[in-house]
Amino acid sequence: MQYISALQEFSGKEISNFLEKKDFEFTARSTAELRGWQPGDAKYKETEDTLIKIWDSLQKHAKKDNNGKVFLSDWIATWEDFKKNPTSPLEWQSLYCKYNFQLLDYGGDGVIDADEFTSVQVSFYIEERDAVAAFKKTAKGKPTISWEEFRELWEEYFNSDDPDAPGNAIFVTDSSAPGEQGYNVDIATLNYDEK
Ligand SMILES: [Ca+2]
Repeated sequence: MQYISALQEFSGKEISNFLEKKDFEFTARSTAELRGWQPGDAKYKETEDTLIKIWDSLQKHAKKDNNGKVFLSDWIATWEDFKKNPTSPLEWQSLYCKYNFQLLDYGGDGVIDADEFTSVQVSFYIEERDAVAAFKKTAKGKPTISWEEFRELWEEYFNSDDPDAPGNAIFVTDSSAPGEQGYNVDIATLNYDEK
């Protein structure tokens, strides 16, 4: 279930069945920490603005008054819509794609290399060997991934059911974590967390 791995990017290691604004604020803070930005730095502000824009657009699309929460079912529904119409991503999906590219392009030179990919994944608690293997797969043997290539991989990640598709290695899963390998998380068993 690729949508759940993407959602976990916002809610940390815990699987939660809803998202709220503070998850995006938390992601902005942890991204800044990862990149060594201080509050007040332009990059910090830019990242925070992007994440809040993603949240606002996502919440607007979910169209349900759920006390400031977007539930997993709505999150999945928006990706199912994307799957039906992959050439027309929603605004928040495009922003989210760009945010992920910028996160992985650690040095900011416009391409993602193996060291950048691996170090960012490791900072999200992924085993280094899994990250290295995932980069080889996503980059298709090349030394870097460009923005154009990343956009194609992104579309493939959300729209291809083929586990061997290169795009399906963008969000690396932790091979040592029970229940996550093969994306076999059962949505029905997800519980509310205590946030
Ligand atoms: Ca780079």
